[in-house]
Amino acid sequence: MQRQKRAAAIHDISGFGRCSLTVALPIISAAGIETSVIPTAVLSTHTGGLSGYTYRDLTEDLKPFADHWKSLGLTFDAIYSGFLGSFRQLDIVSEIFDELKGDDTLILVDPVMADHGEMYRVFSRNFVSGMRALCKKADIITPNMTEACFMLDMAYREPPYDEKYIEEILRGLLSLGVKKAVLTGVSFDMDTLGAACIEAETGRTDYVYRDRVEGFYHGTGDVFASVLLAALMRDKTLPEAADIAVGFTADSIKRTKAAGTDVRFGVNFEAGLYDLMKKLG
Ligand code: PXL
Repeated sequence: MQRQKRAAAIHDISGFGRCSLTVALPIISAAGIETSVIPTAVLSTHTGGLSGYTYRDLTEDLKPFADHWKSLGLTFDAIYSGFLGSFRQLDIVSEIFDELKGDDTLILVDPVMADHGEMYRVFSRNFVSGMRALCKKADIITPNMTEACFMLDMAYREPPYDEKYIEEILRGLLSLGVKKAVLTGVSFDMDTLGAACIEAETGRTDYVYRDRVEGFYHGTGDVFASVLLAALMRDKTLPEAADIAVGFTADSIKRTKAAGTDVRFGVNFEAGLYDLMKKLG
């Protein structure tokens, strides 16, 4: 194996419900990548359909975390942000990118804030412009259809979509100032679901799909983005990484559907880690 790579993941910890750091940490670590974390908030569960959760906002801790790491001279091959604990964290995370990145650091921003045409209940609509600004700092972003439409001031539409519409969104995402974008929740017919990628350097677009499984499974965006990052850090190309991430996410959903687990509890990604490692080579 080559020199061990190091990633920093900036997300919340939802104690129960398999999303954000409880997904990113095992997936990226299992790929052989040293994974450090900056927790943005600590919750008893995520906020998607579970009520009564505790919420400890860690806004004041983020910059001291990064300053300490900087004082230790730590360097990162990738910095990956996801669910942020407050509006102010948008600017703070932007500063942390500047503070911790080196010449070759890959910055991945998953603009976690909305799904199925609606903002997550903890975020107001003005979070969108802040997230758009944070995306400018990214090399690669991984919005779902709702997040992409909101950031591009386009009305959210339900699937199925056509290629012209998806290409318009992909080009719009590049105009935010990123090098690469991977759009999730792309569906041209009701039997398949997947992701579309675009790279600014070549203008090339790629599509990857699997069979659609009915139901809204929680945390799948985090599973997808974590696998995508792990695969990119293991030197896969963007379409290869997207294909691995779509396949891994679809398999995790299928497994969970077969087990009949509550969709709010997240997906069984754990059983797929061994095969994922083999795929990453
Ligand atoms: O999976 C996205 C996510 C992450 N973290 C928290 C959430 C959500 C989505 O609802 O509530 C706390």
